[in-house]
Amino acid sequence: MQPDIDRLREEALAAVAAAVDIGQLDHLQVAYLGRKGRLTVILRGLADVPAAERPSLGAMANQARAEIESALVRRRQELAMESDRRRQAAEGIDVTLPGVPRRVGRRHVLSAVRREIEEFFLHLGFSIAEGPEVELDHYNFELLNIPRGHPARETQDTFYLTDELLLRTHTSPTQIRVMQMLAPRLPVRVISPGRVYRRDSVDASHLPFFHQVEVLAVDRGITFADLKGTLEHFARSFFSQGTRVRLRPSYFPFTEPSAEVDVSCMCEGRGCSACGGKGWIELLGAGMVHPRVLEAGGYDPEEVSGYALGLGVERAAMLYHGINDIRLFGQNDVRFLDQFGEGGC
Ligand code: 2U9
Repeated sequence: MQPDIDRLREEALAAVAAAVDIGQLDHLQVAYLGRKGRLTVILRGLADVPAAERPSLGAMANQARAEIESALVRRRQELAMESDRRRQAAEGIDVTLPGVPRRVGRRHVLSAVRREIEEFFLHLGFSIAEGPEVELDHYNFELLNIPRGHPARETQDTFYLTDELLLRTHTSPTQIRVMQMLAPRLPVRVISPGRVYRRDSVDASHLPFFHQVEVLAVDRGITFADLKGTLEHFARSFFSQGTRVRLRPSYFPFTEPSAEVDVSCMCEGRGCSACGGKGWIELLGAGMVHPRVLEAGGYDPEEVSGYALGLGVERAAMLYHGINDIRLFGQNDVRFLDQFGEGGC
């Protein structure tokens, strides 16, 4: 029986090596190893051989089976590769050529910076509120303590659509609307991001529209210390842990007292183009919400107080990334845009 097994193995291996397609291999698999295959029949016949010969013959037959099986697998792979190569040659495909990189989009640098600001305040428990860009004069000015005759209402500064309608000059009217919806419930903790419009002539630091994030907190017992702590926490999180904050007295109609907020410059006053050697950079404006504005929102200024701050997203992005011309944000030049923002390649 041993010569039978040897012969069958040699014959099967030769047939597998000579097979030219997968169909032939399938056929050989059945013919030798299938349920009625020739090797299977031999294995079954082992029952009839003398017990003393059975173990060595059995081992031999199993060895032959294993060799034929692996020869089948190898030949299958060879044939698959050959057919790939033939197809590639026929189709003119050269798999060794470098691929064509796919351009992947990314978040615009202004959106990325806005998101970072938003996320900071979301973590502090603020909610986001958005409002209309076409606003009523009443909401944009009157309720924010900017009465008729105030210089900020000059038509040189504001895009008026009609006597009553205008393109909002800040996102504060959204916050008045939120207060009116919530009052008298407390606390109010809301940020309003969005686009605002001013009739500026275009230069490296002015566009007729830009983006703001305004922040408003109203509750019983809010003090200027809460504002200052929030500003310091924000500046350290947005820039770096060592950033210091400086408040300079200022005036806004909707806050009293009001302050312009500077952050310490990375050059530490040694002199650089960002701060002009002063060591401080103006970042945003802030203050305690004016009693009349609290009233306009439906709250009693004898009972509650609040702080507010407003910051230009373009300005923040320029300081953060060292960009020196605000016009770059709107030109959609990918050589500029590809330098910032997360995602993409
Ligand atoms: C309500 C009450 C008060 C928002 C504030 C500023 C100070 C401020 C400027 C920053 C640069 C505008 O984008 S900018 O040109 N903003 O200085 N904004 S306090 O005060 C509010 C807002 C809403 C109800």
